[in-house]
Amino acid sequence: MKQQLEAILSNAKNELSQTQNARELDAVRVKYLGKKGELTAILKGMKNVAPEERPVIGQLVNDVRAELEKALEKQAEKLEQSALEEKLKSETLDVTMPSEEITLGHKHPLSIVLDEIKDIFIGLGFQVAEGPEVEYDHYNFEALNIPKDHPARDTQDTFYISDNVVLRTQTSPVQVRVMENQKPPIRIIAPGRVFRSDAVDATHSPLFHQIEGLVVDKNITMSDLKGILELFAKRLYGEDTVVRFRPHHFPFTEPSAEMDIQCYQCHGEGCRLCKGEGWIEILGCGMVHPKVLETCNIDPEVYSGYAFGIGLERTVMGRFKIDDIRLFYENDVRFLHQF
Ligand code: 2NL
Repeated sequence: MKQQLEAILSNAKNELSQTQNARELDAVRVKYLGKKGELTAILKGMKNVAPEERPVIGQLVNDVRAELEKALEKQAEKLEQSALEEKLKSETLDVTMPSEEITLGHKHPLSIVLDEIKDIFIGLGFQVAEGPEVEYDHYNFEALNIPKDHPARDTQDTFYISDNVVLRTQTSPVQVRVMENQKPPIRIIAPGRVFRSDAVDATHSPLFHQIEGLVVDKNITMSDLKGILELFAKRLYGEDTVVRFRPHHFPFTEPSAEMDIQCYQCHGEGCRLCKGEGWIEILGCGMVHPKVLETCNIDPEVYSGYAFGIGLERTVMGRFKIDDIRLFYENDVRFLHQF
């Protein structure tokens, strides 16, 4: 009987050690300890054991049973542990795996060139000023020496919010506000949206962008204007860029001029880009009109200044050979992806 029990224990242990999972483990438990199990059968057969031997055999059966239960428990723990290890292994993240491609947005062509222009002027000591897009008539027109009967004030060109409030038609009102609030020296650029009541076509939009500049100090002359603007043109269009100034008229500057660059495509020969002119108009400029300085409480006998205005859309269209201004505002990714 003792040998039989030892054989059962050793067989059970052997089978246990080969179990791979909870199901196999349970099968071993049933095989030995279940209702019809081998050990259970021996307990049931106790009635055939001589009464004097029963305590010894009973004790032995209980010991074997206890040892088997302990072994089962140990193997269950072992299986649980290795199952957990397996799970962790299969769930580890491989941080060296290439990641999914992230598609990043990028700058709008207007922003690309605006940022270049800003950087050039910031590098020359200018500060960037901003102001409201909805402006008083006073700041948009009156302070800029644009008289009541000037064509620029016509309702055809200007969006009126009320009698004395408009959508700014240029960014000059930003500069007027700076002159009112700040004593010279002043060295600013004012980039931003401007609005004109134009019919939409390939070259006109009711909303477009301007970068204006203003310098006010003692002894500022037309030479300062020409020097800075030629330097600007060379930085933006390349060091070999040739510029020329043509006389012009603006109500807010005197004298006034427009600056052209020699066509960067045909070098003055005449082509489609410069419309056969050999020159491309880049900006308007001039010496700030004494009346404008006076209105802003700056004494024109002590201070002088120059100002300029650059149309952003036109600049970008020339640079990237874009032939329709509407493309800037439609947000068609097939267009935007090209820059
Ligand atoms: C153009 C012309 C220009 C200005 C803008 C300006 C501003 C103040 C005083 C005087 Cl506060 N002038 N701005 C001066 C000359 C020309 O812009 O054709 N822009 C696209």
